[in-house]
Amino acid sequence: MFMRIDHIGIACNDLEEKIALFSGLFELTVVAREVNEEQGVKEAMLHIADGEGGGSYIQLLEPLDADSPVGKFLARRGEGVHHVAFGVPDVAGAMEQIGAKGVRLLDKHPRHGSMGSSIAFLHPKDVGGMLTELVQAARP
Ligand code: CMX
Ligand code: CO
Repeated sequence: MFMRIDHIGIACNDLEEKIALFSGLFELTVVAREVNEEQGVKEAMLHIADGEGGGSYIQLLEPLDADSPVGKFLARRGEGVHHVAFGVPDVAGAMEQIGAKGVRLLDKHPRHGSMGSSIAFLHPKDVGGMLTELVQAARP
C-alpha cells in the first residue's frame, strides 16, 4: 500500500527560522512554499530525494492561527514532529482499505495537499500515536 515516505511534517513557531535551520544543517533546498487555508498552515517543502510515484521531503509547518491543528499541537507539545506522510498510488482506495480496518479517517474525501497532491489523515490514536497522512502525488 505504501510506496515511500513522502514527508515528515514538523510543527514550527517561525517558518523562516526553521527553513534556515534545516536547509543549513542538511543542505536541503526549498522546492515549494504554500499557504493552505483549509489545513490552517503556511508551509515549505524541502526536497530530499525522488522516488517511485513522487519525492521525499521535510515539510515545515507554521500555523495560520492558534485554533488550527498545528496551532493546537504547538500549544500542547511545542515544536517537533507533527505527522508522517506516506506515498500511496490511490489515496481514495487507500482510505477505503484502511477505513475498513476500523481506523478513523479524519477526512471524508481527499483534500488538497502540497504541490498539487491529494491527501487524507488517519487518527493518531488508531495508528500507535502517530498522526498519519496519505499522499497521492500530483501526476508529473
Ligand atoms: N500526533 C500524535 N497525537 C496527536 C497529534 C499529533 N500530531 N495531535 C493530537 N494528538 C493527540 C492528542 O495528544 C490527544 O491525545 P490525548 O487524548 O491522549 O491527550 C488526541 O490526539 C486527541 O486530541 P484532540 O484534543 O482531539 O486534538 P485536536 O483537536 O488537536 O485534533 C487531530 C487532533 C489529529 C484530530 C487534528 O489535529 C487533525 O484533524 N489533524 C489532521 C489535519 C492536520 O493535521 N493538518 C495540518 C497539516 C497539513 C499538511 O500536512 O498538509
Ligand atoms: Co503533511
